[in-house]
Amino acid sequence: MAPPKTYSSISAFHSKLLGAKRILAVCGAGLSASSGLPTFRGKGGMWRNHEAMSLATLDAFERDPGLVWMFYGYRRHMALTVKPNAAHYALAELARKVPGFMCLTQNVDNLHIRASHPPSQLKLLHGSLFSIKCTRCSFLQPSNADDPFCPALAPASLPPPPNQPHPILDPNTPLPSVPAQDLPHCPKCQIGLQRPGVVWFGEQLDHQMLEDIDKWIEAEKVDLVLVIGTSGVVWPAAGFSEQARTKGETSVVVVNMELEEGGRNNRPEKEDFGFEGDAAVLLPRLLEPIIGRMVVEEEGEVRWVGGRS
Ligand code: BV8
Repeated sequence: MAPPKTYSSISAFHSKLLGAKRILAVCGAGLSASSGLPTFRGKGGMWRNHEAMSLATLDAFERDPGLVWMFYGYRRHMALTVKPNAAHYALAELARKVPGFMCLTQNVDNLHIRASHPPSQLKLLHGSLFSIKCTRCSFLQPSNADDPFCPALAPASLPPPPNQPHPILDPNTPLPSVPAQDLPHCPKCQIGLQRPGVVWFGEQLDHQMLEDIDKWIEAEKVDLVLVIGTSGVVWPAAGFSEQARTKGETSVVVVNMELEEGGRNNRPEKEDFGFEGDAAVLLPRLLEPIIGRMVVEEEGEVRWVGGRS
C-alpha cells in the first residue's frame, strides 16, 4: 500500500485541530472500505448486473420486492461479517474527547455504532440496514440483526466458498425468485410488507434529523469539517460542508483514496487540507494529538493511550 500522499502537512493540520472547538464530519462508503465493504463507485457500484443505486428506490421495491430484499439481505450479511476499522474507532474517540464534534454518516452499515460512537454525536443520514419498517403502517423495528432476516432470504446469507466471491454476486447464477408472501410482513398491521429502514433515492431524509443538523451547524462557527471517504455526489449530504463554511473561518479537510476525484465540491480554499489514502490509516494519525494512539487488546477490546486528557 503506497504511503498516503498528503497535499497538506500533517503538523499544520495538527495545530489547527488542537485549536478547534467545533468539528463536523461527513462520512461515506470509503470509511468502511477497509473493513471489507464495497463502495458505490467502480465495481462496488454494481450488484449482480444491477446498478446498486437503481435497487435503492421505492420503484424497484414495488416492482420486485424479492430482488431488492435479496440485495439488502446480502448487504446486511456482509455488514454483520465485517468489523469496524481504526477510522470508526478514531471518530468515536474524537466524539468522547471533543463535545463540539458531530459526525454525519451516509453509511447504513452500523459500523460507527459497533465502534461505540456516542449516539448523541452521530447522525445516520440515510438510516440503517438493521432497522426495519412497514411499508403500510410505518411500524418501525429500530434494531434487527437476524441473518437471514427471513428463511426466503437464506441464499443471501450463505458463506461464500473459500477465496471465492459470494455466489449470489454471479449474474450468471439465476437468483431464486422470492414471492411477496414469503417476504417479511409487518408484525403489527399483519398486512404491509416490511422494508429496510434506509432512505431510498427520491425519499426525504428524516425531517427532525435535518432540523437538528441545521440547528447544530447554524449555532456557532464550525472550525473544521472532515469530509471522509465520500464522492460528494449524493444530496443533501453533499451540501453540509459548504453550509458549515458559510459561518466563516472553516477549514474543510478531505480524506479520500483519490483526492482529485470529481463530484466533490473541489474548490479547496487556502485554509483547507487534503490527505490522500486509506481513511483507516490516515484518521488515527490525523487525530492523534487529541485521541492518542489506539491499542487493541487480545480480546479485541480497543483502548487509547496518550492524546489530550
Ligand atoms: C432527497 C441508503 C428530497 C440506501 C442512500 C440535488 C442535486 C442533484 C440530485 C438531487 C439533489 N437533491 C436530491 C437529489 C436526488 C438524489 C441525489 O442526490 N441523487 C444523486 C445521485 C445525484 N438525492 C435523493 O434522492 C435524496 N432524497 O433528496 O429527497 C427529494 C426527493 C426527490 C427529488 C428531490 C428532492 C436521498 C439520498 C439518499 C439515498 N440513499 N443510501 C442504500 O445504501 O442502499 S445514498 C448511498 O449512496 C450512500 O448512503 C451514499 O450517500 C451514496 C454513495 O456515496 P458515497 O458514500 O460517497 O460512496 P461512493 O462509492 O460514491 O464514494 C466512495 C468514496 O470513497 C470515493 O470518493 C472513493 O475515492 C473513496 N474511498 C474508497 N476507498 C477509500 C476511500 N476513501 C478513503 N479510504 C478508503 N479506503
